[in-house]
Amino acid sequence: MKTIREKMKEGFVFFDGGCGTLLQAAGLKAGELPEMWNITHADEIRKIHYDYLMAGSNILKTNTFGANALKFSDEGEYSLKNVVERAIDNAREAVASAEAEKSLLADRFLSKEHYIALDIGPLGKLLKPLGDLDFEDAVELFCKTIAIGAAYGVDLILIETMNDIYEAKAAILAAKETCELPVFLTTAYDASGKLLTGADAKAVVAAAEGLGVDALGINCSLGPEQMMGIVEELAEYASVPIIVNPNAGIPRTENGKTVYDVTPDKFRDAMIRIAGLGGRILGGCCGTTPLHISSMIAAVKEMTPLPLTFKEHTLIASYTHTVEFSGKPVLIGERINPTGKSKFKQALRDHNMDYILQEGLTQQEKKADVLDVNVGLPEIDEAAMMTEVVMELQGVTDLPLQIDTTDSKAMEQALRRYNGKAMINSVNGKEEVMREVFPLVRKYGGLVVALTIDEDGIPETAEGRLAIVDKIYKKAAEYGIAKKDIIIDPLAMSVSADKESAKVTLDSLKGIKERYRGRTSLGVSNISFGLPNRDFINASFFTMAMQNGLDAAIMNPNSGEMMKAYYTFCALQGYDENFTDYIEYASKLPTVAAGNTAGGAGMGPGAADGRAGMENGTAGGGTGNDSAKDPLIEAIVKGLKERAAHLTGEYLQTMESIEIIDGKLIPALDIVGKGFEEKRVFLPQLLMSAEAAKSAFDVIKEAMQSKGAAEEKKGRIILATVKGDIHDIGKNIVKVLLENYGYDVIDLGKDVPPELIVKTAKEENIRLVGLSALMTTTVPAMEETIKMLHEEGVDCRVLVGGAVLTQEYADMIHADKYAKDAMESVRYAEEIFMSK
Ligand code: B12
Repeated sequence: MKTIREKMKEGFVFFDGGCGTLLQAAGLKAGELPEMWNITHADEIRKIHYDYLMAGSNILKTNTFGANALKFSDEGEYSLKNVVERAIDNAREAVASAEAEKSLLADRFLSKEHYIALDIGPLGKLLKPLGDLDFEDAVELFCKTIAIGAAYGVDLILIETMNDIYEAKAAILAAKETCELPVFLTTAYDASGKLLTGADAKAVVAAAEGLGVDALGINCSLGPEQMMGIVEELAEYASVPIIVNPNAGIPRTENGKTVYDVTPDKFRDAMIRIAGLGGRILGGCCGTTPLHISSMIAAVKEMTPLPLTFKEHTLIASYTHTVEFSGKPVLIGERINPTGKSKFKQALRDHNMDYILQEGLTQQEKKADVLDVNVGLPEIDEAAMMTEVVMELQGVTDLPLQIDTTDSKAMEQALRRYNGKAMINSVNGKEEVMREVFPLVRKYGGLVVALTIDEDGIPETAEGRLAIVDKIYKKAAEYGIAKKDIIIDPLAMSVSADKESAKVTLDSLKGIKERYRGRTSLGVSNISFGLPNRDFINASFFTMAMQNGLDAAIMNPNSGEMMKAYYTFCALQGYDENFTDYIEYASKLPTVAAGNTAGGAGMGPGAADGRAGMENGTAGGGTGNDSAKDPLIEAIVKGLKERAAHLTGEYLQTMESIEIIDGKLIPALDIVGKGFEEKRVFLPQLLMSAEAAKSAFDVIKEAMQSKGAAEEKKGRIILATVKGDIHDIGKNIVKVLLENYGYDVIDLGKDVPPELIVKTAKEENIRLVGLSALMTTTVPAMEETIKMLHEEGVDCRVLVGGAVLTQEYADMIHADKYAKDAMESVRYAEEIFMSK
């Protein structure tokens, strides 16, 4: 029998369809783990597999979606091992019975080759920094399940329904580190074409192909119609076969039951179009049945799939988006680097993370596309520091990063933890370095910068440098690294030491383009070493290099001269549609008087010292709001904890606590919230901003408490954020203010079930309960709590607050009082307790 790798190269391959929905129909109860049925209801599972085989499926997904060590233990009848092995047995037995009947059945429906895919779903916990699961723990959990399945003889590993590319990375690494089996990945996109944590399809392709998946695609969440655009995008960028396993439409609830609207006929018609767009491995997900699958297969197997083609796009990715190296040059910000920067060195020694993060954010504001990260100092642990800086930077910016180190341990650790497909700086023509770096590129993916230097040094001629390029490409190919994932840096050397040096570099750039159609990058500023006003030389050389085919520059985006060269080149070269970028940039600069070309005329902002002042306060992800110009608001928006706390301390010298809360903290979070709603800010950034707001608030809290609360308590109040809601910043502010006014607050925390609130109110004889809810979806839990308090006859008033609430809402859910802010909660408490 052909392997699945061979089979998918030949033509269409068909997955089975939905399983969970069929199990529910067969009696699976809510809350029951479907994987238990591998043992308790093996017949039902075998029947589902069998029906899909009869429908013509080639690949069966084992019933192991949630089979992981978080849900199943090592011991007993329902151990992880037993559940996984029985799942594989069930699939195998179904294949055996179907094949036994092969001769009796019309060949039209029954496929001749069958494969068993070990189905791996998400772990059900978010990874750090969004959740509390460590990346390496996730890898280990996936390894456990995969090791059992691989040892028991599955044909491939299917990682599916992933909505976080980072978790997908953990699963792919686990598969690669456990076995040699083919790895398929499908992710679940929302209607806007993004994963929950923000990645678009192109970013998923970049990261997953970098990690070496054999096929990738999309499943669940959407019906086939809604998947078309995403399939087109996958087909444009992916070189591996594309998997499409849609739901039978978007689920809706009818009389308490989940229903799917896409009939087998409609499903077939849509899948014909999906096959035409480039889908090659086709099946179904929730709500699809053997009828959907058989009807699709009957039609699609008559078609010819689009040919598999190698895609030449050179891509890197962050956890949200890609940067492509083609046409418009890519700017790689060089400021996160201690070389020649005493302040940065000190920041590294002092572990001053805010300083380092701020360097990243400033470069993003100045329009860097990628950030170079170099933290090499002899006196620090580079591997630990590199990993930490990479992780923290990815918390505040969504720009892709370039991991810049000569320490292979630091390189490996950072690549392992990086979320996306990184740029790697660097490899060169030395055998030993290639032997060290290429295996890492092969394993983790990445676009590697290759310097034209080898054991004999840097050749003095362009021809000599091209010979090294040749050697590097050939060696990389031996490791299975494509030319598109290598970006050549032909090295700029100081022109003041050798007047030929600029010319040799420019000729090399040209040669790399003409001879190899290769990608190129340069550390531009080395050219001016030893000369005064270096930016002038740098900028002119930059323009010449772009003219000779430079795809990317490692440069200082704070340099006015360099940015002028860049915007001007892009505008003149036709990379700047309607001159939009040029106009935005140039209109902020002082006008150059006609004929005045001498001296400092036309200098960009701060060009003299190479650093421009802060422009507008667009935050990581571009929140674009003027009020972000306030330093505290800006610090919160950008997620800088230490800076936010420090600035709050300063503001407290001249402002009242409540003014800072209302005038800075809340507006800052509103900016981030709006960005989040408009999908310009993603969850990790939201989280960092929340942390920064909390650290600012901690300073306020301390100041308020030190002013001293009243001696005698005026009354006792319960506060809680309702069930299902984890937002507690607002509630905590209310708490501190009430305490400050002399009330004794019993804080039940967040995500609090109504039962606990009722029980505490009863036991503690409480007269005022304050409830907080920040989401429309949790207002019903607030209503439920109020109802329960009333039903249980608790004699108390209920005060409600939170951003989504309004007076109308509060009336609707029978609250006694709606407070729009924390101060109002104090006024109401005074009303209740002072009128004894
Ligand atoms: C910070 C934040 C987070 C942080 C929360 C950290 C924490 N420990 O609280 C994190 C990152 C964890 C988070 C997670 C999520 N969030 Co959120 N988050 C926000 C954000 C940006 C700010 C909220 C905030 O703290 N504001 C500042 C405080 C001080 O204001 P406040 O709570 O309104 O409180 C004031 C008054 O309302 C009042 N008040 C509040 N409570 C009470 C209670 C009483 C008794 C009284 C008297 C007064 C009172 O007094 C306070 C002071 O004046 C908002 C957007 C926004 N601008 O509101 C989104 C927002 C609330 N989040 C949202 C969403 C969707 C989520 C997630 C579902 C995202 C996801 N996909 O996972 C999760 C929710 C998980 C869950 N189950 O709860 C949505 C909700 C949409 C909706 N309308 O339902 C919002 C509106 C963002 C958006 N525009 O899309 N979030």
